[in-house]
Amino acid sequence: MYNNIYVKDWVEQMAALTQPDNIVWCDGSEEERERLTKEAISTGEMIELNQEVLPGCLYHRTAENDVARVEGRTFICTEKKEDAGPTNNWMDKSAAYAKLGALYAGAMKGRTMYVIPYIMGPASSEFSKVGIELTDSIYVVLNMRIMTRMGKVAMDFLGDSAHFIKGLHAKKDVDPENRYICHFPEDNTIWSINSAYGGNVLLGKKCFALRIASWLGRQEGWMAEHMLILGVENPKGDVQYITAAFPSACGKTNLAMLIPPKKYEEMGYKVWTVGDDIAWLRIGKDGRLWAVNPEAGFFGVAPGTSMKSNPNALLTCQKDTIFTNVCLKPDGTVWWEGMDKNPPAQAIDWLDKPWTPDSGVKAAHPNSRFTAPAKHCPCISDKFEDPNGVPVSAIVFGGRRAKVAPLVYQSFDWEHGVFVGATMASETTAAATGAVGVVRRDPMAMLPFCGYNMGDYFKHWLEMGKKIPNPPKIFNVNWFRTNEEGKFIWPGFGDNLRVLLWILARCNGEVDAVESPIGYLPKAEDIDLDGTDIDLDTLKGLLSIDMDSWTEEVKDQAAHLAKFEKLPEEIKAQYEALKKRLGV
Ligand code: GTP
Ligand code: SPV
Ligand code: MN
Repeated sequence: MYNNIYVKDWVEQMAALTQPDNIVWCDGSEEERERLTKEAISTGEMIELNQEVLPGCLYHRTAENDVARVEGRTFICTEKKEDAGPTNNWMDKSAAYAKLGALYAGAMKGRTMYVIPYIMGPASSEFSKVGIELTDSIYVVLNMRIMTRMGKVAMDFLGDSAHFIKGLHAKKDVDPENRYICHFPEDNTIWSINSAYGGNVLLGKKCFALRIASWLGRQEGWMAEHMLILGVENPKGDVQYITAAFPSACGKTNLAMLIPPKKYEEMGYKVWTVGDDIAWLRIGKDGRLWAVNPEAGFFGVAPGTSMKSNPNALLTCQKDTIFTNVCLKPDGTVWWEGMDKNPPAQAIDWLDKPWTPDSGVKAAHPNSRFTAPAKHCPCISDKFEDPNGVPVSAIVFGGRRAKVAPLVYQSFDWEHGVFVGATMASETTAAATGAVGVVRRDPMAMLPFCGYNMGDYFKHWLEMGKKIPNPPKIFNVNWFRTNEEGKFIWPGFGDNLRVLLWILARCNGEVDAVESPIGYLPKAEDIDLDGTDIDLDTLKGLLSIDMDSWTEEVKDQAAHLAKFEKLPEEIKAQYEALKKRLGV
């Protein structure tokens, strides 16, 4: 169908290996969407939702053992182990090809192979990159259609070039014991087998746009980060942009789409969403750092999304959306925990079992998600398709910390900011398999996504800082401090704008700060609490630094940093300086 000989050759080779009955080249047309949707509905792979209430929406359940990313089975496969570094699982490149090659042999017999050409980034941008995913799952095709610019547009963009990321996915038996998500950054190749869930199989997302792209970015002088991108418009109509790196299920989608508190809305403040998960960052001709969202849709966490917490997300997924592992109501609509206070009296849960509010189990899986087109988002930025992206004023790191981390602080400079990112910690969530709520160090929210040696990654951050004439200021936030009863103290969500406004005021040199051992803290009076139900003393508590916890914190940081054989000297020096400032 397409004439690129490099693509043709590679598809032929992969078909010879996996032996599909048919090969379908996806063009991204509406006719194709209708045809594949019909087929998936007829086989039961997808369920059509109530088309009056949720037009164009589909429902899907994955296997019970296949509901999140599998970090333990995700590998960086290079010639040298050192190139994967201490934080990644590594497999020898040839050994990985042999092992997975055996699993792929004949894996698509009796099935159809879909060839999905896609672009990460706007079709108009010289920075965008093409991937091709081969898959035997219609669910994957329909998701990639939403998450990327897919089909003919991508083949046109590629032209006769040999530069594309080669992704192979086979659902096989969804066998967790033989599930592998392997990355071959030296060969621009991704091989995924025995899963059919999200980040494991939508290969444009974490596999390409973060793991492979972070490797490419290091070579080519740019950065691929697990960051949202948002614009804050002030009453004068000026927009400033912020990127923020929080670990999975720690609030990126929510922050990216926030609705200002009433008072601020009335004053004329607005928040515009450019991206909710991934940012590709480059130095612009003007000497600033510029951010592009390589994705075209949102693969957002469903539970907790409500008209109160994130109306923009809920409004985005009212049409043309795929819901995965949520609860199915008898009227053909969906529900999840935290959507509203009206759980359905009867429904079918994510495991396809009858459910009532008394069932004693969750109706939706905690990592259930919606796949929705970004263009349906009421607050999508008019820069969403801009080939150059947006200039970044501030980079924000953050995570879930019940204690220790204050609501917000600013790093002293870029190098200190890199240290703050490198030592970031957060409680684990349901976005990956494994225990939930355990504090772990997750540098720059990239622990599961950095495609190379994280020591080199820190170095790349430091080097980028030296190359950006006018770098963004770096901050750290924590919306998740809890009180004695375990309740969140900070109201969060829309009220997070109050913190963003302090951050921007700092970037613009409009507000003073208090110098502390860990960085610049706001004066409590400088974060507006009018319209919240928390008082100044509570805020002071949220901004306080507990010496005992920080003494423990630096000990734990030392153990974390000791893992990196390639730890840059600058990070070591930053650590020593922090200890000295704390007097420990
Ligand atoms: P990934 O898509 O996994 O990368 O996650 P994400 O970072 O986009 O997380 P998301 O915004 O979907 O938030 C995940 C969970 O955190 C949801 O259940 C939210 O309700 C909750 N959350 C988000 N923002 C806040 C906040 O400001 N305060 C509190 N308490 N919870 C929040
Ligand atoms: C995350 O886990 O950070 C996600 C969802 O954004 S997934 O695409 O599954 O990686
Ligand atoms: Mn994510």
